[in-house]
Amino acid sequence: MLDWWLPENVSTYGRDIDWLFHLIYWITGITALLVFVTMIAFLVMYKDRPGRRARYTHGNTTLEIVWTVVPSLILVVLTFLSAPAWSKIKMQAPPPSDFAVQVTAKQFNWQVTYPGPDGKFGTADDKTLLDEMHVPANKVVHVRLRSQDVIHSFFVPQFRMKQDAVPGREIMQWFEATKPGKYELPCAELCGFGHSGMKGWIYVHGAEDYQKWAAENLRAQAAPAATDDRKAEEPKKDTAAAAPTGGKAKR
Ligand SMILES: [Cu+2]
Repeated sequence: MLDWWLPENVSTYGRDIDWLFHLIYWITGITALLVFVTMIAFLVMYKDRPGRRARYTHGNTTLEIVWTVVPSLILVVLTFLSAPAWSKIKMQAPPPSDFAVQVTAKQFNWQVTYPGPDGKFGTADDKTLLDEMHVPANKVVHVRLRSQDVIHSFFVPQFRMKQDAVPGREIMQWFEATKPGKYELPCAELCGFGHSGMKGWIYVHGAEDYQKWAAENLRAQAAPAATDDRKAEEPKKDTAAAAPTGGKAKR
């Protein structure tokens, strides 16, 4: 019923998040309505009238207990209701997959690294893209999330996926997108001056489309040209090096 409220869900675990989101919206919405209706009614009922004197009260203990216990119970119930989704998405080991990308956040880009033909990260045939990720649809994607400088947050609204990237740690997350398309990947953590411009795109391809893209962009260039790789990486190193030195850039 509140589906118009959220961006389209294209993730296998999106529904697990959405119904909780909607439930919480109903609870807080109804509570807000009750509070405001009561407040307006009381404003009218107890407004100043000729001959009316203020009455002093020390409150009502029963009422205090009720409005403390009821919200506490609601929170406890919400905790239990959200535990399965939290456990499935965040706590358990991700579903097995042979598709992994490494995402390194830095001020103010997403560096997306593919392991190359050898399937291993940290080797010469790795291929790094800036601010774009390409993945096949209907495939579990493991994201190894890192940060090079400060805390960033990997956020894909349509995937219902959000995870902080923390310097010094590699955090494993996962998603499985169900619909080909182009989805925004903003940084959701205020990470510095250029934070609002820190944005990438995730391209979800159909299986064949992805194979085609990978053949053109991952394998073809990675194999014959180690030099190409270096060229692609050089500007990245420069900007990374230039950031901390600031005005002292040599060129
Ligand atoms: Cu950021």
